[in-house]
Amino acid sequence: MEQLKQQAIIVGVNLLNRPDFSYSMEELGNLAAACEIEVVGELTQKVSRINASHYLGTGKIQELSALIEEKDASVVICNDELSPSQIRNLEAALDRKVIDRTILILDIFADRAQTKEAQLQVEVAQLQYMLPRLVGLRESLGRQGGGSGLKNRGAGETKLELDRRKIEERITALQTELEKLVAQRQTQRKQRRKNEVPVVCLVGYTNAGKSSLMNAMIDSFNPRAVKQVLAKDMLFATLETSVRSIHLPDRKSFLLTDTVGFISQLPHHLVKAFRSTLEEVTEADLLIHVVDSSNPEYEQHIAVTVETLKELGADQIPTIFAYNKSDLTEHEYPQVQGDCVYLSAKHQSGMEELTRLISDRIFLNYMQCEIVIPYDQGRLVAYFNEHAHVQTTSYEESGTRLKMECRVTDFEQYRGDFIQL
Ligand SMILES: Nc1nc2c(ncn2[C@@H]2O[C@H](COP(=O)(O)OP(=O)(O)OP(=O)(O)O)[C@@H](O)[C@H]2O)c(=O)[nH]1
Ligand SMILES: [Mg+2]
Repeated sequence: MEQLKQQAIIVGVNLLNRPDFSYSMEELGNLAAACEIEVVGELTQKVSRINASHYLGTGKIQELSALIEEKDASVVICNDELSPSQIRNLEAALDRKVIDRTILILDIFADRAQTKEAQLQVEVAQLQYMLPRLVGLRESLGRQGGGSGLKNRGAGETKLELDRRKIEERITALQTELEKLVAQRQTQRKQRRKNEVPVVCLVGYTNAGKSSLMNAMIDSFNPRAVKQVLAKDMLFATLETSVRSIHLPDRKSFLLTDTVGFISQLPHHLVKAFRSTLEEVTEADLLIHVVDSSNPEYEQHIAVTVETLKELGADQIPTIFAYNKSDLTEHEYPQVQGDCVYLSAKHQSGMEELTRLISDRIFLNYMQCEIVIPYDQGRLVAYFNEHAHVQTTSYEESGTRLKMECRVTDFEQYRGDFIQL
């Protein structure tokens, strides 16, 4: 068992003065911490082009070598996704293990994945990340063996070909298994659709407070009935979607979905692997884009989230912005400004304002009415009890009297069968 924490130097290349560069380095440190790696030093370089062979320029590599010696670091972590040859060349130059941002994120996801589906998705993403890097390895082995041309395949090369095929087979097997799980969940989702319960999805940057907001909503409206979700001050606390039914005082209800958070430079393979989980997002009736408004980089986080939603094909869905953690800012809260609501999940403040915004968006085609349904139309009473929000029921000579809020379409369809008051 490894007792000592690994010690790492984090390294970043600031390409064309990226405005979010220093924050992205801080985030890299947080990602390392989430992997139980201790950051003992940092090195950055401003460039107009990333060094294609070594990621860093020659001078910087010497500087890094000295820093590694001084801090006695065992790992170097780079802030971008490196190419197979960049990793190989850097490792050779530094004589240390070199990893990149993508590997860190994949490791965290692998560590945190709880459900079978999440575990399969992460493994697919990891294998897909590895595949091209195997090819890189083969090239270097080929050179060592001195083999050239197709006829002279070195032993190493053949073995790697085999490994490669094994990995490809494993990916296919995992994907088949995944498809089955996804099909199951789709059936569940279709069932919900049939019940016509609107679906509201919490999305946003990692650590923005999505899970906390979900819990605050549960606490405000259904304190006893529903289980809370995990909320924690760490990156990627949530890796699976969880769905809870929220029942409002006016007897309307909707489904609230908590999802995995986004991050800048989210590895492409991971987005692809998690696409099925995130399908919940693309099928939502409304998104609540949760923003950590106390983070100085929150505008950048909004941009990253919007970009990721676009990649998922969810950018056309109506969206409300929840400026969370307002308790840490100067902004007055709770307060509604257009499509934005300033609130604090931690202090459970702003839940009613948020709910009002949500209701305005998802219960659009409803109307308030009072009707009497003749006793020979008893099935209609049952129908409205299931599909409308019945407020009071009383029994009169001419039939069952309902005061309710129902869909305009339902009202129109059955208006010949009841008496409108
Ligand atoms: N001060 C303050 N802290 C908050 C508020 N909402 C959430 N937090 C804290 O922010 C941290 C992250 O909260 P989570 O709810 O786990 O965030 P998340 O968006 O679900 O994060 P991931 O699942 O990792 O994407 C936790 O430490 C929360 O206690 C708030 O309104 N005010
Ligand atoms: Mg969460």
